[in-house]
Amino acid sequence: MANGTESATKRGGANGKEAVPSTAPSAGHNQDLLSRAYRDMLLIRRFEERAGQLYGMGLIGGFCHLYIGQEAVVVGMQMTLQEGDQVITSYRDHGHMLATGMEARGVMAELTGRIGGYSKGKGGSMHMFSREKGFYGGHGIVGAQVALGTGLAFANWYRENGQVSLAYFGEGASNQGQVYESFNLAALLKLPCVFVIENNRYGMGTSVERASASKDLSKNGAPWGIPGEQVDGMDVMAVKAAGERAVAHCREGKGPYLLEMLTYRYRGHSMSDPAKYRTREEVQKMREQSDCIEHVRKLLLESGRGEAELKAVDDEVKAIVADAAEFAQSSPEPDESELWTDVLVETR
Ligand SMILES: Cc1ncc(C[n+]2csc(CCOP(=O)(O)OP(=O)(O)O)c2C)c(N)n1
Ligand SMILES: [Mg+2]
Repeated sequence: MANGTESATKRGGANGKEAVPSTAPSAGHNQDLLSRAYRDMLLIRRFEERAGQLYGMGLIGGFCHLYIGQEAVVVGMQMTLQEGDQVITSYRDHGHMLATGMEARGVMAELTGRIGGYSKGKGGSMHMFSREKGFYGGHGIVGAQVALGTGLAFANWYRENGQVSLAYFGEGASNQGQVYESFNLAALLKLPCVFVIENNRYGMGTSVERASASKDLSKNGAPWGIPGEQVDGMDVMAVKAAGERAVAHCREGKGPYLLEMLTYRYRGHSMSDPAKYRTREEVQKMREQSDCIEHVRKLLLESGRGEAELKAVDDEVKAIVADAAEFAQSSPEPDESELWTDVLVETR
């Protein structure tokens, strides 16, 4: 893991812009929350590293988009949710699933196409769901989940159940037409939807500077009166603080809210990525100066948590991931008869 993380109060956003000073200095935050954030972010990172290895060994087929670098976004946002709230995202989705509490075993086994996977091995990396945990996928069509997430919010509004939905999408997706259609409906009906743009600076090999006329994406909802904030997405407590404002706004019936998380992905877009669109130095700099896990680790050590305590967390996470990888290789492939199940739902 990289060293040399600056303290939270000095950190700018991942895009070199200053993020909104949305939180008090992180050192003052509840230590148990920080510990939990550390554990949850580390689980995602180690899981993704292992998934990358299994892919390299030929055990995972199809697409696989890793979330390494962006862990603070989902972990911070998940801390703001209540039972029954919903989450929906794109194909870069393993971190979101683990953050909602879905089992590492079931996610990894889905990646290897085994019966023990969340979609019985038939969905793969981009197509897993858990109604129990409020996770609605996993979507490969860029931007599609934004309209679907707005639909989830519509259902909450219609049922008056007090629940909130989070729709995550990339900065690349943020200029899709259906995103703006969703903004309009959500603002018109005051739907309880938090739109979370994960601005990791690139959509495949295209930088946001080259693709977006709008430079401050948190203002993209302004024509519809949707309040927005830019957030340091590498600081889990800044994410949590902004997320709390957004979710409270929704729960109070004031309508949607937009958060632009300034974050960064360390790995390639997918598993094959020529990486010609950015320099190694750029990636290295982010790892060394803004890593979300190293940042929290440093805060915990400064607050008196010993190395031994953090090592115990590392060991716990390592064991969960090792067990998931073992399960993902020993769980059988689905039987041919599974071709005919879960394909069509008869509603009559
Ligand atoms: C409608 C549609 N157009 C194009 C693609 C191909 N595509 C897959 S991912 C991607 C980039 C999206 O980037 P961004 O929204 O920033 O998300 P990130 O990959 O950075 O998480 C593109 C263009 C697609 N899957 N769907
Ligand atoms: Mg992107």
